[in-house]
Amino acid sequence: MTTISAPSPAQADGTASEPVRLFRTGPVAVIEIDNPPVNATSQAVRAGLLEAIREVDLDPEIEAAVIACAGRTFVAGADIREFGQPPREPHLPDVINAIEDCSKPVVAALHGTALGGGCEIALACHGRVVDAKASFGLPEVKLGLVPGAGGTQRLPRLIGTEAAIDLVSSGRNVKAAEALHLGLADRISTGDLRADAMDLARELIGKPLRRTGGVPATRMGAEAAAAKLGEIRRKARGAEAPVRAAELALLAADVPLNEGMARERETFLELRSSEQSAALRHAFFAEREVTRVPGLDNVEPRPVQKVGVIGAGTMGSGIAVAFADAGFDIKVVETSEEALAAGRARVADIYDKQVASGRLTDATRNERLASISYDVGLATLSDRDLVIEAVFEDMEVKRTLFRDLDGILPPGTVLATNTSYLDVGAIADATTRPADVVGLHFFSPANIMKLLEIVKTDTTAPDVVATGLAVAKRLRKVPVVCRVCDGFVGNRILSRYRQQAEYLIEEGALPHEVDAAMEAFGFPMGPFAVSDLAGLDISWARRKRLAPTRDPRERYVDVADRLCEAGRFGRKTGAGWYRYEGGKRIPDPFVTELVEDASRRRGLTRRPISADEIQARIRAAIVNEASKILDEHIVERPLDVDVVMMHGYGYPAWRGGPLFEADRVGLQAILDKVTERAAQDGPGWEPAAGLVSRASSGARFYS
Ligand code: T1G
Repeated sequence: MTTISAPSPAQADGTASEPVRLFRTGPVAVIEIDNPPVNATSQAVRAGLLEAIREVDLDPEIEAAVIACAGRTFVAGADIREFGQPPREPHLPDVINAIEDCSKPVVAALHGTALGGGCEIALACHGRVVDAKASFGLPEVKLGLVPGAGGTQRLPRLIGTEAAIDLVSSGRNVKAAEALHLGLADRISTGDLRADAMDLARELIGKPLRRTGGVPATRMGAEAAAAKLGEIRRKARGAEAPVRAAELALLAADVPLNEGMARERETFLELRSSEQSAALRHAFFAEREVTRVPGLDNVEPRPVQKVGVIGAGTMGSGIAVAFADAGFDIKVVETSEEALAAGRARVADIYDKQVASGRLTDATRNERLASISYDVGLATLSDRDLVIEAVFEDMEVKRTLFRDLDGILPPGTVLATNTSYLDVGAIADATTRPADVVGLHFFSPANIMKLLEIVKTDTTAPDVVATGLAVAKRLRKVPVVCRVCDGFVGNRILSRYRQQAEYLIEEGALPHEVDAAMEAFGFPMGPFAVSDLAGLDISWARRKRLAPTRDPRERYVDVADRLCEAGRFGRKTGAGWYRYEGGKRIPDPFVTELVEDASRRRGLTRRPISADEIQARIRAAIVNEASKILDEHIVERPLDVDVVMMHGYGYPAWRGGPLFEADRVGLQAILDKVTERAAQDGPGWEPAAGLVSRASSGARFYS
């Protein structure tokens, strides 16, 4: 830690190597943390901070201090990269206790995202001034952890136990206005954050200090607490940390701070070495690593500001909203005024709902709506940098459209298709510029779902793929670059998942039993309930399209076809695999009859099937297909598959994704299950070469 008597640019720069600097600027000193990119509390930061606080405490010239950060954000937490190593002194709880125990007022000046350890530092300060755009959060549960430096003990004392439980168990961020309302922040700075924080520090000089740790926490009634824990456990779907965090926050009312912090630390260290936390930390870094695509490091993307969206149906309108939310200039095109009006209404409906739920202000809605224009006819798209189609999922319709666009759009425009299954290469071949064609596969609802599959053909130009990645970054999407195959990464694996689920019901399980097993596994919804939500008619159309080329030797279950023939397309028709009454899904004897009939026609004697068998067979189907995707170089890295499955298909993040988890479950056990099934399920189910070689050599997907 470096001490600077009066800040001067030359002097400050001279000491940039040290992540903590103490500026003596009169009675109120400034402790500045500067550890890019997010001021994580690495060992050096912790040591520097502790030394600075000791200096403030001891120096008679200093009467108060402000803790502030350089760069884009206040401390965004402990250094996650250090979690795999043995903890080194000073430990963050000790540093934070030193801040709270300081004999002089310490005020936090918060900008950006004060998260985890950063929020805990702020909680221990004697005052908190926050930038109007800043946010707070204790997202440790998203890493399979609990706050480990006093968050679960100080937060209930500052904002009340119930509000604290909500924040530590959800890990959600709190914006400045809500922070002020909760009592998490004392003031919102409207101008010079540091000056405002120094003002508060000056005001606190000589006054009795409000030490958060000394404030008693409110106690929740036993019944209310039990109900709250039950609700958190249900929502966690197998993730352990949220419940543990809530239990610790409840404890704050029963024990003194140091005892509560000791219990918190125990839990933190226990969870830090847990499988779930290892998986969630893997998911955290995989989500960032997936954006770094080998071979594209120095490829400049094409500039994109003006975007055209063709087709204003559910997907098209969601895509338009996603681009509008990211500040692009959008033009939505349809074939008729009626269709256009329907699209405009869908877009308005999305924003109205956000305003109604308080997630968006009227002003922002109007701004977003103003950035979207509407027109009939493709000719109006001639000034666009990127054009993406979301029209009917039919090859000839899409090839004709791209042929027309080819004649209209200027050179350099990127032509994208939102197809979820079709061969992007065949669509590109309808143009004279296949290098400018790429798949941008959004997931419904397109303005919410984070995943974006960027599908490149053999001819897609590298700068077009780079443009897809740059656009994804602006859309705050998680992009995964893949090559063309039927269903790309996610839908290809999903169809194997569904097929295995159908085999299981033909052999003895019922749809609601399979769904219950996969929801217990951690998926938000089981495969049959998801099919009903998406609509059975879409995949029926695809099955009918593929029927002529399907291998007759492959095992095929026709129950879904029977449901569609009966007009049962899922929720939208009130019935599918389930019957829907009052929004509730109800197992339906009609379906049970269809399933039992399918068993009879295949000559199968139905047998009870355990949740373990259901989970093991579906996991094996997913991992085997994922291995084939790697073997065929549809993607190059296991993390590409894991990120697709976690961000697009609800694979539980606390398992780290199918391939991360497969390494832990053991590849031989999975291969044995695949081999056992291949004998019964026929062509298409043979073990992937990559799975066989890894299992036999003891190798793993992640080395
Ligand atoms: N530790 C180490 N590296 C981090 C980091 C962290 N806490 N946060 C971000 N990075 C890296 C990230 O990997 C990326 O690196 C770069 O910073 C930019 O991040 C004791 C135990 C802050 C909202 O969970 O949510 O405190 O890829 O691309 O979109 O109780 O990063 O460029 O090499 O995400 O602007 C709790 C995690 C830790 C916050 C910024 N804190 N970070 O988002 O940029 S546990 C968190 C985020 C803890 C205490 C406990 C986001 C962000 P690279 P980015 P961004």
